[in-house]
Amino acid sequence: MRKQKGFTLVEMLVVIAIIAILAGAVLLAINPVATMRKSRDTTRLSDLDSLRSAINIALTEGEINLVDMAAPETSANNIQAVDGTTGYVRFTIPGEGTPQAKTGLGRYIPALPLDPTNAGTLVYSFQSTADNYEINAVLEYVDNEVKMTTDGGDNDAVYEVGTALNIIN
Ligand SMILES: [Ca+2]
Ligand SMILES: [Ca+2]
Repeated sequence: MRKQKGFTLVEMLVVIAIIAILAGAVLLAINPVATMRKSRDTTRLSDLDSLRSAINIALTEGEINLVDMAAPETSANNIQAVDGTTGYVRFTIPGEGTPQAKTGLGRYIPALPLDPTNAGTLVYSFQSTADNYEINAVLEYVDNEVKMTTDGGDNDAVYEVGTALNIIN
């Protein structure tokens, strides 16, 4: 019997094949694409919640007045300023320019959040009337589709929050 040193080519190939199959199984189990989508959606849900809370408190405390917007503004312009005029969340500050002026949305949120992708349809949208507002985001993780269809809004393809969900349609 021939005495072997190390592994034969066939043994090496078998080991490599097993490793490849295991790696594929692990990758399938982790599913990096779905994990990334889920992670971005978590950011979106958190961002919209923070933004909605900030706007609601600012409205309650009379720090901002909503304006009647003709069309939605989106985060695609990358302007995060909470000045009411350059960012995608539009408003006026009561008494602006006077010593008694309110300070606006900046008291409640330091900057407007941007969608983690912020391109194409994956942007945050905002539109208001003089009395109500709506914010939209698109969720990409398949398990979150139900959130977009059960949010009470008028568009099943977006996640809608705000005080009137029929402003953006
Ligand atoms: Ca919806
Ligand atoms: Ca809507």
